[in-house]
Amino acid sequence: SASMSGNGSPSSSSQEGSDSFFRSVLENVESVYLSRNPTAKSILELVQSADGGERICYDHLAFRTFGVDGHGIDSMASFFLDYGYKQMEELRFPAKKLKALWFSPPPSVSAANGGSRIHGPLPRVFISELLVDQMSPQAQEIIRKYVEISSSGYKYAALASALGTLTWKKPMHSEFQQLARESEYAAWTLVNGYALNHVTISTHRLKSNLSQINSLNRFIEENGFKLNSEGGLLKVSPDGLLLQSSTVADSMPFRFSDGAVEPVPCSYIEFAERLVLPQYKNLPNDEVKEFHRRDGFEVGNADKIFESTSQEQVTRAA
Ligand code: OOG
Ligand code: NI
Repeated sequence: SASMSGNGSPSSSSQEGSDSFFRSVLENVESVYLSRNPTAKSILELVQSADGGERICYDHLAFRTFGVDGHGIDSMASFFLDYGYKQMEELRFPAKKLKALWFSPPPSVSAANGGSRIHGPLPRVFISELLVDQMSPQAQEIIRKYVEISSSGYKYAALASALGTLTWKKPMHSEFQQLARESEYAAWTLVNGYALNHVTISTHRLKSNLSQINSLNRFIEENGFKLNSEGGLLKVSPDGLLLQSSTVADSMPFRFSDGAVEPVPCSYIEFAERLVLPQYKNLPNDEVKEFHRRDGFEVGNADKIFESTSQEQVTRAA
C-alpha cells in the first residue's frame, strides 16, 4: 500500500499486502466491539485525548470459546497463526474449568495504517476455552446443541467476530440462565460467541503520566467508570512486573429466541503496564523497547480479570 515504506522487493510487498488484509480484519473485529460497548469506546477516546491525542497501542486482544469438537481455542487461533503469530504458554484455571493460550505477534511490517487503532506493533492475543467435558450433563447438553447447530461455524471464527454475528442461533433465556448458574463464562460465550471480549490498553506506551497504571485507574474512576474490584483494583503478578486492571463489562439488551429481551454482559476494556525486566533496569528510558519488558500473562491476574463479566461485578455499586 502507498503509505508503507518497504524496500520494494517482491517478498516485502506481498507481506505488506497480507499485513494490510490482516489489519483490516482486526479493524472490523474492533469496530463491532466499539459499537456494542459504549464504556470501552468512551474510555479509548478519553485516554487518547488526555494523553495528547496520539493513537493508543493495544497490549492484547482476548476471545472466549467453547472447548468442544473443534470450537475451542484453535478455531480462533488458526487465523492468527496463519498471519504469523506464534503460540506461547498455556494457562490453566481449574476452578473455572478454563484453559487459555496466548500468542505473540509477528514483527510489524508497517509502521502505521492510516486512521485505525490497529496500527504500529500488532497486539498479543489471549484465547481461552471452556473445558466442556467437565461441565454437568445439563450444561453440556445446551452447549453441544448450539455448537452442533453452528456446524462448520468454527472454521469461520474470525469472520464471525469481524461481522459481529453468532455462528449458532440465539438461545432461549432459560438456557442462558441455566448455563450462568454453573459458569458465567459459558453463559457469556453462548450469547457473545466469537465477539472480541476485550482490548487492553498498553499503559507504558502512553506519553503522559497515565502511563502509570495507578494514575490511569484513578483517572478512569474520576471520570465515573467502574473498575473490576475482584482481589483489588490492581492485579499484580508474583514477580511484580505485570500490572493489570479492567472495567466491568457493559450490559446490553439481548433478544432471546423465546422473545424475552434481557440485559446480558458484553465486553470490557483492560489496562496493562509491563515493567522493565531486572536485567535491563539500567537502560536509559528512551532505549527501552517492548522486548525489554515483562512479557506473557499471569494466571493469578487473569483469574480475577475473567470476573469483569460476572453478575457480581457488573451489578455491584460503584
Ligand atoms: C480473559 C481474562 C484474562 C488477561 O489479560 O489475563 C485476561 C477473559 O475475560 O476472557 O484478559
Ligand atoms: Ni486481558
